[in-house]
Amino acid sequence: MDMIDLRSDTVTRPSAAMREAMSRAEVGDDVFGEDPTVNLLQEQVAALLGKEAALFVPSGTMGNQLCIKTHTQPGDEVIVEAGCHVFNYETAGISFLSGVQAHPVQGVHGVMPLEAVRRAIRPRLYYMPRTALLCVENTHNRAGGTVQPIADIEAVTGLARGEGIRTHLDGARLWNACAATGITPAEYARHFDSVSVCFSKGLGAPVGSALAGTREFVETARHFRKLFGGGMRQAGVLAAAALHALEHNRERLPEDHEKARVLASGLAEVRGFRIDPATVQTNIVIIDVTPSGRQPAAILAELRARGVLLSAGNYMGLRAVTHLDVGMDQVRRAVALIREVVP
Ligand code: TLP
Repeated sequence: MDMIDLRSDTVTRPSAAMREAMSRAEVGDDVFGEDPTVNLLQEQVAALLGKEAALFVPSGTMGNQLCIKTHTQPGDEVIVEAGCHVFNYETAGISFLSGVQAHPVQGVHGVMPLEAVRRAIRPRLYYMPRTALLCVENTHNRAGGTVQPIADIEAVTGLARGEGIRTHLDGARLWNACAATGITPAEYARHFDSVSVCFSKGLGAPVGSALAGTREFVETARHFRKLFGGGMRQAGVLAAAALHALEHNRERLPEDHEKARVLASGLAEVRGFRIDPATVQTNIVIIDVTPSGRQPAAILAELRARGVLLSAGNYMGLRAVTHLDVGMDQVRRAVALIREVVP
């Protein structure tokens, strides 16, 4: 059966043109800093994000974890939004790898209210953890691919800076935020000390992420990348895919956003579902199945039998993500098939 795979934008396969670019890549040993394609990618990413330097890493998780490791000391505290990836889907990595604890703040559509962040900042008392870092996720995955308004980013990072707290942006889908708003990656990144971005989500590369910051920050992160087992050798074949993705697959992201809108409006009439249209801003649709009275896992299994793959979202939720490898016709077909399962 021809499956319509809406589980994630990570499921895309490299196109023929991308594979061609990978096969042509000049390579060297990147642990010695000698892979010209990795070096080119790092320069391009640093320039795109308006940072001094960037580092190619195997995954978005490693990008975030390295930034948190580089910014903090064991015993520190990191303010995160309660639904964010770092807090929920990185296997408690910040505790395990950096020895820090998370201070979750409940956001609205993924956006942390300024006053709540203010309250989460610890007073400087010797018996309290030191608030060392604030993390922001843009777009916010679990909130439904929502874009952080630039005014909120300015306010919250300004507050952190004034308190001597570092700031990190999980920009796994920053490209989607840029496509939705027209704001450049550098304008978003300007507000943060460090940024991580992914090439393996909406941009369609098979592997790869990058982090960026000052040259000194990136040199320390490079040390930890080796420690975490992320030092790669002839990684230029992967960097070539990322370069191809940056060049060819950013301007088409609005198509994915349009597919998500079509999907959300097609499913809005399903009585068993609740979809908040305000959250459908990019390529993710979160579906609350509570009105159906059914368990998400049971719905997922029935959909799979009909050839539609979705993933589990929030509690009582399903998640659909549009991407490069799913066309508008498949999205419309998915709507019809889903409506057969949940009327
Ligand atoms: N997210 C994946 C899953 O892990 C949930 C997905 O399918 O969306 N930050 C954000 C905001 C992410 O959504 C993800 C991946 C990551 C970081 C981690 O990236 P990887 O999977 O490359 O480690």
